Amino acid sequence: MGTMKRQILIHPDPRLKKVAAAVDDLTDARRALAEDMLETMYDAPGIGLAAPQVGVLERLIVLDCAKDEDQPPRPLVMFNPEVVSASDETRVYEEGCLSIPEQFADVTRPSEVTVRWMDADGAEQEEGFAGLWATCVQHEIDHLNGKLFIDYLGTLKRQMITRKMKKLKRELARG
Ligand code: GNR
Ligand code: NI
Repeated sequence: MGTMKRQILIHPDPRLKKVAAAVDDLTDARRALAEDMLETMYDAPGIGLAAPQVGVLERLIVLDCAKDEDQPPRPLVMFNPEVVSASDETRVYEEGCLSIPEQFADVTRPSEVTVRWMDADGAEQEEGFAGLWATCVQHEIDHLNGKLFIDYLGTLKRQMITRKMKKLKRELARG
């Protein structure tokens, strides 16, 4: 059986607000889930995806921010990713989210982070990220803690986006 595209949950959904559980056992099913998530992410297209976005409340993210044609693809699979250090320097980036389609807003985050995770072979990894990689990996880890980029915005902006998403979901449900 090959990889399978998964359906991405749209905000608001209670599953997107939950803290995901740590993965303490690397199974074939979890490796297959990671492959499905990469396919789903590339198909969207997106530069990252967190397991809660496909309805799985486990600490697993995938990302590939080497999106330009001049860079080779670099799919990363991270189980239990943790930010172990972050720069004092911040940067503002206009973020989007596959669970909040077509909505974008500026978010300020540390410009560089060091992340520790377990890869798909069960090996511990640690690496520093900057630029779009740093923004994306923080956005994905936030998903594991039930946090969306709109949670960084003011109440009014957030409510406006949430209202639009409720309307979109109604329309999608009606066909
Ligand atoms: O595809 C995505 N693009 C993006 C752009 C700016 C900041 C963060 C992101 S992540 C997003 C995919 C997604 O929703 N991952 O959770
Ligand atoms: Ni997202």
